[in-house]
Amino acid sequence: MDRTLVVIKPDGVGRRLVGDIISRFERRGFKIKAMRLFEFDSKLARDFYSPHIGKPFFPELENFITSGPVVAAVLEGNKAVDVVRSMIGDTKSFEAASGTIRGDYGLGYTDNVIHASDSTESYARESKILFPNL
Ligand code: 3AN
Repeated sequence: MDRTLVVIKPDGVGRRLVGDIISRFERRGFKIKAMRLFEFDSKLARDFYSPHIGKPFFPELENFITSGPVVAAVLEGNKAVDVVRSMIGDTKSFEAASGTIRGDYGLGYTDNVIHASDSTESYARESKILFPNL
């Protein structure tokens, strides 16, 4: 069975959206294989977002992701990476379609409520960082 990783970002946790967002994935049929609440520090942010280090928006992204608690989960289900990416919507929340998580809950770009792995390779890298014992 396929797996992917999601991170409900500090804006999503701060706005008390965790239950709503997780229940969307459960209703769709995904099984929660692991879940944890924690805060990113700078070292972890740089590891997790290493593909973005050096990009102009990285300092803003690092500031934001370390600004409060997040909830990360590993979800299991058919075609997990692609289905979850379609459920979260476009990176720019203000362009995300209504009915997607970003399209229903926000207008931000850096603060776009949720992260999800964009490929099976990203899932392998990201899950090793956040769930090393899975
Ligand atoms: P996604 O989360 O949709 O996979 P990525 O991986 O391209 O998007 O970017 C990682 C995160 O960096 C995004 N979720 C967003 O918060 C932030 N981000 C990406 N590009 C920009 C940008 N040009 N300006 C501000 N924030 C950005």
